[in-house]
Amino acid sequence: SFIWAALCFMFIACDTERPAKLSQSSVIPIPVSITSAEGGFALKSDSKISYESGLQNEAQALKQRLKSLTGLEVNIEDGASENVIQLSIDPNASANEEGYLIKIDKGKVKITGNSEAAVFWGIQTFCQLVPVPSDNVSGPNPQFFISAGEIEDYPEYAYRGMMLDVARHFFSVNEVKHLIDLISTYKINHLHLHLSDDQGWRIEIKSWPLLTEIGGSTEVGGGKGGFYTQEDYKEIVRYASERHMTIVPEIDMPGHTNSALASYGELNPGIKVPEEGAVPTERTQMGVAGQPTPLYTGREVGFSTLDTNKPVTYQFIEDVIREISEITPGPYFHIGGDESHVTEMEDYIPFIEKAQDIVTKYGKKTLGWDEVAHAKLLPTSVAQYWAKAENAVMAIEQGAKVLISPATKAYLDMKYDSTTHIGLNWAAYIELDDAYNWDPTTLDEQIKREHIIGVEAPLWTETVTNRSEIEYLTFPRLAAIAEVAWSPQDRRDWDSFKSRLKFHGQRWTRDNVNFYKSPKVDW
Ligand code: TNX
Repeated sequence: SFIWAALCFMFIACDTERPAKLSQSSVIPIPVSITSAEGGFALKSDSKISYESGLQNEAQALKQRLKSLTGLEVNIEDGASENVIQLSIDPNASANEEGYLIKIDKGKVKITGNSEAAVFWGIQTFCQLVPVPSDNVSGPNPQFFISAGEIEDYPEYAYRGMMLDVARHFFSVNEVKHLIDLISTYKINHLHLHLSDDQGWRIEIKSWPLLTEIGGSTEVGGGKGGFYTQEDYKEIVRYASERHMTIVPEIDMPGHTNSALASYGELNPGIKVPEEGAVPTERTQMGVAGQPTPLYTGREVGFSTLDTNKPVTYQFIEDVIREISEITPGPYFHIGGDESHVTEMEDYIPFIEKAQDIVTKYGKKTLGWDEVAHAKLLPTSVAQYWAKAENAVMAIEQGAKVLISPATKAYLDMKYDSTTHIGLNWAAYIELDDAYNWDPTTLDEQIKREHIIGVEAPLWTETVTNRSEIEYLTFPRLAAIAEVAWSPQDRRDWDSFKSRLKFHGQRWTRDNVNFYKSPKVDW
């Protein structure tokens, strides 16, 4: 029996030493296909990176990421053919513009993509194959072993997004960059910035300077707020584009506009005098027509509106849309349009149509929350389904497309459970498995695959004040949403996801990311 015990022990010991097959790796989102082969590639200090022209940015990104993951200085060397990671573009790599192939064998790793973005996504996958440093890889000549095989991969949806509300609480350029870094490793390629709301106006508009001077001066809870200069915004756009991420700017209108009304009284239609006996509500905030409103630092929604019947309002939104469009290379401008509870429907509809025309005039496509489908939408417009499937269906019936962000599945500001110390719960508690176990094409019979441009996870920030709180609500749920958006439905599996997630938990721990240790995962 002693011999048996010894044999068993040796077997277990050997087994843990043997690196996992490539097909057992922990990549999130799970790739379309992985095949394993014998042997593997040893990444070490004299490994090289080589790249084809056009991929310098990607080669640099890979070098930096490997340095931070492993401590190794892997040099970029043209024409290296052994012990090398080769980056190249080949239009035949995949039928999908963002598709890539990775081939790993003893002397070489080849990452080939259809485009620069595709190679960048291939690099994100490759970096998830590099083992988390542990005792057996430190020492003077550390090696990181990557099992051999092939990965073929491409996204299900072209739009994979996250939204950050910088209006309820303001976040600095560096905080936004940090978030971009974290989410781009999950192949998120759109960051929607909610740049204005009742509590704050967060982007410089040169022709309306009081928007930031007054409207940007506070936030929920009465803190000092802040705003991005146009130079700051351009820097965010540049940083994101290096990571193949498109910035989608949102100016919410005609509701959610108290910060604009507090800055420029001429935009304020005032409030109808409450009916006799009516309980006064937050809406009395709107005060007198033509006069600026007080700044607002509470958490109510739905009490403000632009004056949709005045020409100056249209001059205002045209200036705002023009100035932001000029510094936005991406195709979309988001006009909000949600919860305009104090705008009459007969005013709301023509307002949205005019805003859509102005967005078109400045060369962008209109995105709006699902309520915008009450207006006549252009076929190029996109309705963001957050609350009502019937609105999404109205958009589809007009020939527009939809972006999928159901509040009950994809809202990162919902608490995980009743004990979560930050977040809201008006839509649902969203545990990790709730964020994972759904499919955009089965939410409603009439919303079909061909109507959907993609999936976005919004983070509203009424209760979120700093980087660590952003991280806590975002991770691990964003990894789940990223897999919903990238991976084919038939490759997705909750048990597989939660076991792959352990590796990511180790990475987040190492990188000081304050993620939620969901009890659904055996971390
Ligand atoms: C609803 S979702 C809103 C936001 C709030 C959010 C809080 C949407 C389009 N509007 O104004 O921040 O709920 O979860």
